[in-house]
Amino acid sequence: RKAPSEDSSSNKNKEICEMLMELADYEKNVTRQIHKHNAYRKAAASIMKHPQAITNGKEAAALPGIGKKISEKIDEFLTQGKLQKLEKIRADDTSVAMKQLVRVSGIGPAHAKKLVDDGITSIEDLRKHTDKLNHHQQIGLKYMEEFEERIPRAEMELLEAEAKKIIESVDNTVIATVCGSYRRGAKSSGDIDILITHPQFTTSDKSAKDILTKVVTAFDESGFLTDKLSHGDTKFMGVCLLKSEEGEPARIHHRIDVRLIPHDEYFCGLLYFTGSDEFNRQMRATALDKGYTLNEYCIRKLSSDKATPGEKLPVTSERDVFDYIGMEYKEPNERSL
Ligand code: DCP
Ligand code: MG
Ligand code: MN
Repeated sequence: RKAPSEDSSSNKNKEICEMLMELADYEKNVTRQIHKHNAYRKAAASIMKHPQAITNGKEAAALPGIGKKISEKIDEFLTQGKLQKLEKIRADDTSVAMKQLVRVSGIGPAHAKKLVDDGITSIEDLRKHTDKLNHHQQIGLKYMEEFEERIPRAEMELLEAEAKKIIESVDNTVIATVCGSYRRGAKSSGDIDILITHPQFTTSDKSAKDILTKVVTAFDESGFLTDKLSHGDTKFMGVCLLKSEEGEPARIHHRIDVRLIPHDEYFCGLLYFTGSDEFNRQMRATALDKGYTLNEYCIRKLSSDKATPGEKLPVTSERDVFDYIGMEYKEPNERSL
């Protein structure tokens, strides 16, 4: 069973959702108002789940996650057939240029703005000025169209098998899990998120700390990896490609992230990197409500005034975290909020 937000096929309010997502993108890429971005996204997800066509703002306002301002925009859109705010955004040269430039992996709104101020206003311009880009951004530009393709689940399964085969050949005590939207059962994913851990890599014993480098080297030597974007102690970002069989069309390049997580923090990491980001936000809020603080590393009990976190609590499964905060366990495929 697919989550509504990852299956828009039955959406009766497609135009409203598209309008809200265009506003969401604008707030992320141009104004950098991440709270507004999240509010629009949440509203779009809520409307996507609604089984009937919405006919006015009042009906929208009755749905969860839709406040006064957004319901007014929906009303304007339904009565006027367009939204003044969006018309303005679409006519604004800087917004249009920034929207193009942030398509490149590694270019965020701040850098995009700088480029626009330097007179670079399109992808075409950017290709003539690659000297203004760092290594990550150059690779991002090179594979821009390929990274924008969603990865079908069938391809994700092949990528998972290939990655796990290589990891196993490096060290069969490594535990590896493909997280992100794939673990939530999504029909397609934006990238590959792999978490790895090792019994000898914990918060107190780091003897296996070179395991990330060993895995990356093996990915590289097998030809699975085509480019590196960044490589830190616990986080690797790169580009991978599956070989295509004889007579098959060539496959495309995908973004791959590998994270090394201490063994004793694995399940909090697994929970966090399985997402969705909105599910994580809601779960952290519930935790806080119940007097706990939760992040990608651990869960701690808070003092009664909620000011001071206590010791890290023992966690040996994702379920333990749900239990601490009295939340009903959700399978990964129920976390696509
Ligand atoms: N994550 C988060 N908050 C963020 C970014 C990420 O909680 N701001 C967590 C939840 C995500 C996971 O990390 O599910 C992986 O991040 P991705 O950006 O790869 O998101 P998804 O895998 O969920 O989606 P996609 O299919 O687009 O890759
Ligand atoms: Mg992902
Ligand atoms: Mn990712």
